[in-house]
Amino acid sequence: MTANVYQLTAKEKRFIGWHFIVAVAALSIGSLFGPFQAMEHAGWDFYEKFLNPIFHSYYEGLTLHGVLNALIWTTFFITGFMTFLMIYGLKRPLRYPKLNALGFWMMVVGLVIASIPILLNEASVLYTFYPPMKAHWAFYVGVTLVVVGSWIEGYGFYLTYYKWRKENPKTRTPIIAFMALVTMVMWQIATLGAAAELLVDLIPWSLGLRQGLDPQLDRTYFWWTGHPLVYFWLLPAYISWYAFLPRQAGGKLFSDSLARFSFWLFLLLSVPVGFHHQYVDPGVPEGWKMVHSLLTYSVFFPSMITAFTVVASLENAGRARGGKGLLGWIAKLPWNDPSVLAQLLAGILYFFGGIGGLINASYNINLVVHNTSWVPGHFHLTVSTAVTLTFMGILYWMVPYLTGKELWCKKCAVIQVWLWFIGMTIFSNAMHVVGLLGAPRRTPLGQAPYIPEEWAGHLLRVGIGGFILLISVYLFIAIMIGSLVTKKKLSEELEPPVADSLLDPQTTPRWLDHWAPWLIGATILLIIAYGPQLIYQIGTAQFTSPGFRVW
Ligand code: HAS
Ligand code: CU
Repeated sequence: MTANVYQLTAKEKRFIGWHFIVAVAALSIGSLFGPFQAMEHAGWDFYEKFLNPIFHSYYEGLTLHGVLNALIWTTFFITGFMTFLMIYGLKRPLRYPKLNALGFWMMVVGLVIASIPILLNEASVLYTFYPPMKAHWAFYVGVTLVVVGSWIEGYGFYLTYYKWRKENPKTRTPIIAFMALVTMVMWQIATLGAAAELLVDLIPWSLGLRQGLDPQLDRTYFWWTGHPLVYFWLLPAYISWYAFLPRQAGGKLFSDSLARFSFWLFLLLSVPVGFHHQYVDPGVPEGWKMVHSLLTYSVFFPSMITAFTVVASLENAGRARGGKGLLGWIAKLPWNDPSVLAQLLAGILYFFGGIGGLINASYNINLVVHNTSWVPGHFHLTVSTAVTLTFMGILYWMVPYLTGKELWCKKCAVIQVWLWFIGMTIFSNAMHVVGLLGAPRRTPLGQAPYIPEEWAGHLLRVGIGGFILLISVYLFIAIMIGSLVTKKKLSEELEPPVADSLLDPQTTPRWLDHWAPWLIGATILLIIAYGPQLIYQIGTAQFTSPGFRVW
């Protein structure tokens, strides 16, 4: 790796940096609401006092939290990170940088257009925007522009890759570019569902061009996108765990082949599982729920491969650092490096998030946890820890790399990561438990007059966890700002920590570098999993539901 390093130009670095600036700005606003909601659950009415005078309702806050954190922080971070992975991986500039710039600016314009109605309380429909709740049209148009902008950035990546492939017909695609490409292709297949929902139904409906909608059909379109959306968030974190973390920890990637194989499985299996979010939907026949449930168990498999391969790579690193015995290598990992620490702790909490996912996926157990606070408990371990904490960890080396300046207050970064881990452990465990006791999700529990006694202690823990997370997230933002404005220059330019693999990637089997079979497989699976149901649901749809404003 070291021999053939590509130096990104200042312009390229700035372009990537702008993605991160928008991402962190979104996180800084979106993160105001989550902890305040958590504290609201504990009965501390700061939400009412501080936020509601400015923002209009709990649901406006919940929408801002979900949209800015789950959709915007992630999408901007990911497209910025992918831009880096493509350029640095293929060791060449983007083929059409203006095309990528167009995609980026379209996402920014979309973000602004969607934010206005949310801030005016005209789109308090949460990040899932389920009809028949009806938002202002600008919200749907803005979301559409963000998605289309990300597609355009993707086209820029494909064209760059195409050129590289022509010039390097026999070389295995460098792993970081390969993984970015698979993630982007998966995303483009995944977002076809939301595209149909937004373009055919929601936008014309919100503009008054269509009278009514069929909510069942739109839920099906939504979850076509909604489940793989979570893997669009997750896979960039996996890229870091596979391709950067081993080197950061002082070792090598255990298996290039397994890493690639797991990504192909995600391309195959991420999309045809959406009905596991619709087990209680009356309009989806049980047999199809079972098909999606079985496929959900299959998509568990590439994450198990990842757990094995990443831990094996970490063991390789720990032993290279002198670790002995069965577990002695763990202590030898560089726990004081905030970037490594963030990823290790993200991985540890993700074990529990993953196990919870298995529980969600079981049709009969899902009936116990669905729509309870168990579900936000689950996704704060996954998207808000496995993904978000890893992204924070990536920024801890990436920002100094992009700016040429030192990370401001490395010690603060270590504290920030531990606070996240501790706050999230308390918060998420309490949310899981109180969910099992029946507490509903998406509900300002602090205002309910009927809280059962046995919930109280857990709701208190929800509040305490939320408070710790509030400190952690703003400490992170302070570190980001501090690192931008600091005057302390690095003595030498940083080299991105891309890991070598134990075996030369050229020995990775050729079939793991061929697109056609996997794309064909993904299409066939998708047609089987969604084709008959969509034909049936569109055929029997009743486009009669008016829009509701329930906030
Ligand atoms: Fe999920 C609901 C099933 C993973 C996000 N999920 C949600 C929602 C979100 C979400 C946001 O089947 C709520 C949506 C809404 O608003 O209604 N989920 C799963 C399954 C998995 C899973 C089977 N979810 C995720 C990920 C997410 C995410 C990832 C975000 C990024 N989920 C469900 C289901 C529902 C659901 C149902 C619907 C619930 C309902 O009723 O509404 C699996 O993909 C999980 C596989 C994971 C593993 C863990 C592998 C462990 C690894 C760690 C390696 C360790 C390291 C550290 C690196 C098998 C890879 C080592 C450290 C050392 C010190 C050595
Ligand atoms: Cu899902």
